[in-house]
Amino acid sequence: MMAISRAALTGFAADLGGTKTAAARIEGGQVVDRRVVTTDPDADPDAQIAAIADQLTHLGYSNDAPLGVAVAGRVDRAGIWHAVNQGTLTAVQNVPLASMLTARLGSATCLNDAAAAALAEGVFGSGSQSENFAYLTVSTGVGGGLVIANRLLSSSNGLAGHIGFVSSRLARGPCGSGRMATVESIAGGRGIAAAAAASGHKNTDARAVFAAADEGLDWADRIIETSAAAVAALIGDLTAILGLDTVAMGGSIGLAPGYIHRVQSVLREEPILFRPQLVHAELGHDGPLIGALAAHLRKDIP
Ligand code: ADP
Ligand code: BMX
Repeated sequence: MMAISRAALTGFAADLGGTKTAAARIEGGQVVDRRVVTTDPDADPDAQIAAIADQLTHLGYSNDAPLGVAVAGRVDRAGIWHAVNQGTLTAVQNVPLASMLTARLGSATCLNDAAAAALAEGVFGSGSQSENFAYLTVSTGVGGGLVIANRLLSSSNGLAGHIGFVSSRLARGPCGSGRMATVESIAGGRGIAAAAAASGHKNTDARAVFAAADEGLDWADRIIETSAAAVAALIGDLTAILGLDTVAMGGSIGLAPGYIHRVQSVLREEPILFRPQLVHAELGHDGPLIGALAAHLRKDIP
């Protein structure tokens, strides 16, 4: 897919998610320095880009060093950025991200965060031996990137791979995408926090729900179990459509201790044909960063 070696990756990258914004200096394919700040979900695009620029400056970035930027939301082929879930990044619609980055930081490549991680995992990580591979992040939302027959599936509007917006029979009610009853609305971090609030635990984020489940609290355990069941059904559905052999899971929820085992145990109820190999993303939280820089250094990938 990408004729580039990991060792050739030297430069900078940023990863703006719904909860945190990370930036990194990368040398020889390894993250050697990193900064992480909390994302302001309501910040306007100038402020979001300023937050990235500020982190990069602290890491020693100088204009025109190689730079890849991964963001939550869809980035279309003209480099325009739009939140798909408008509750996650409330001020991001029709943002000319590519030209804003170039004006402020010099030449840069921007793409969806999960697509960047799928590229990195597909070439350097858990998908490198796979024919049909999906990267799935369970984080603020539920996102994905699909590497089919060695190519990252893409579409001109940037929506391809937005697997969190598939319907779930476990979900109820509206999703910030405008769709009803999506996987993201029940399984992602915001969905988990909403379920906690609905069960009487206001102002409880997903991390706190996991901590409560660890303490043996039933209400929390049920919420996480429902998230894992919705993700397992999504994996079965995607496997039926795409013939997946491997799925890698990332994101702070996807990587949280025990979560993948919950998904695996629900998946075991599926016929074997609909059960791909399910593993943790090998590059962990570095995937979106490494993939974004790789996308920048190799312009020929989709
Ligand atoms: P982003 O969505 O910005 O990429 P993350 O991958 O960190 O960021 O996902 C954020 C979500 O993960 C939030 O809902 C947060 O509460 C949750 N989270 C963070 N750390 C943990 C943890 N250790 N265990 C479970 N959930 C976590
Ligand atoms: C949502 C969507 C995707 C994103 C995914 C994971 C928005 C703002 N986000 O499905 O574009 O890839 O979440 O993002 O529309 P994260 O914020 O959970 O890392």
